Amino acid sequence: MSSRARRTDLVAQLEQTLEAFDEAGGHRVLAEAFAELDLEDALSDVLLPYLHGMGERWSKGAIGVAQEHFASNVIRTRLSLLMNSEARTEGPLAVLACMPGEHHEFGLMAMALALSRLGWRTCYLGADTPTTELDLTCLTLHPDAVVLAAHSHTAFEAHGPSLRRIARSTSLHIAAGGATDDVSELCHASHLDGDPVWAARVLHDALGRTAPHRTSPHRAAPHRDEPSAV
Ligand code: B12
Repeated sequence: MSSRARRTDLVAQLEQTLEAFDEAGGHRVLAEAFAELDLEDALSDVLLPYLHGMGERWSKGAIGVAQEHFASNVIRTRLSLLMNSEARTEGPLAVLACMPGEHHEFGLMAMALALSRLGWRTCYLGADTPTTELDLTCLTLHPDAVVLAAHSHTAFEAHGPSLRRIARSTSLHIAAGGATDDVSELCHASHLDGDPVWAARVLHDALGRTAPHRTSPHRAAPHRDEPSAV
């Protein structure tokens, strides 16, 4: 089987297993994909196409919410395991979070993984992150970059003042469907266009090669009563 046919086959096998509530089967196919292919190819050519197809089937009513939730939970578990195994103790640091109200995190997890592969440390805050907590995390960790994702532009716009404050002390990047050039300007952020694997390369080329060499662990956390303005 050609490499291209094998990728198509893995996408089909994910559909067959995950949408039949076959947890062991779904994990097996995901494990095969990440073992056989480069991490970036497994994400771009298998996982992301599967997610798009799954969303289409769900929006057309071909599968139900239960199947979508089941598949999402298996995928989230597998991505978490990979993030754990790819975690680094040195290199530039990226903080990654979904904006408040945003629960779609696979794009962000994919970017965290791709950044790890490029030599970055990542601090993954996940879905629905309050901007006050993000601010505090940035004060604590002094990351080289912050990457925020949201499917709706209002999720960024509603937090313009907080995001502009964060952008004063770190390199701020926004991504996913809600990120536009106008919103980026409003938030003093850069717009990471394209898929998460591509975006990781763009960020790495812009910042990763020049970031000072740093290792974990970091400074002590600031006291929570400290003002968060920088
Ligand atoms: C899995 C999933 C969920 C899961 C998420 C689980 C999780 N832990 O992440 C759950 C069940 C929580 C969920 C909930 C909902 N979902 Co949903 N979901 C999906 C699904 C199937 C996959 C999403 C995904 O991860 N895709 C992979 C990403 C990478 O692809 P993408 O979203 O197309 O993003 C592209 C770019 O924007 C960019 N990108 C995206 N994220 C990032 C991040 C970074 C850092 C970068 C650089 C780039 C990037 O890369 C992609 C291009 O390759 C999509 C279908 C689809 N087409 O994607 C629907 C979809 C996104 N969901 C949808 C909807 C409507 C919902 C709900 C409102 C449903 C409901 N009624 O409750 C809620 C909203 C939850 C919320 N408040 O955020 C719609 C959105 C429609 C719209 N345009 O607004 C979609 C498109 C389904 C559909 N066809 O209608 N969902």
